[in-house]
Amino acid sequence: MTSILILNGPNLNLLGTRQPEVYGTTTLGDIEAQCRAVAEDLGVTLAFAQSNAEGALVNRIHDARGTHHGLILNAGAYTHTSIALMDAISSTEVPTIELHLSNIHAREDFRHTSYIARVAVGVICGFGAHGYTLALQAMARHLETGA
Ligand code: CA2
Repeated sequence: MTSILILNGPNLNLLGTRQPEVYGTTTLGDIEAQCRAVAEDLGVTLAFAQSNAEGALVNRIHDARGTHHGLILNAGAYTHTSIALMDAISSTEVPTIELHLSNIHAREDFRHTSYIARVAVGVICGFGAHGYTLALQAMARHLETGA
């Protein structure tokens, strides 16, 4: 069965507890539950993880090779800084969707740069928590049809 990993980076464990005006009131646990329901409908296996540590995220991406068919990555602030995450995605060759809750292009200039976008099949941002299930549907379709 098709397996998709949703990986979350630094501070996303705080979702729903602080800065609701920027990131909403939905917790990461709520998002995981929504994604599990959609994954079941799509008939795909879902793994869902979060880490605040760049190296741990790199290791999860390495481990995705041969385990997961697709990766959905909200790398948080590492999006804008991490060549290590970019290289990890390139090396695993697992199709990756870059995901953000907020529209990073409507925010501060430093959020307009993404190292992940260079190696992603596509980017979803600005739709809040709903972006996670959008990304799951997009990845399932991409893996099935190549679109
Ligand atoms: O919009 C997104 O999903 C981001 O990846 C979120 C990152 C930010 O650095 C990126 O530029 C865009 C920040 C995640 C911080 O999450 C928090 C959640 C609640 C309270 C505080 C931080």
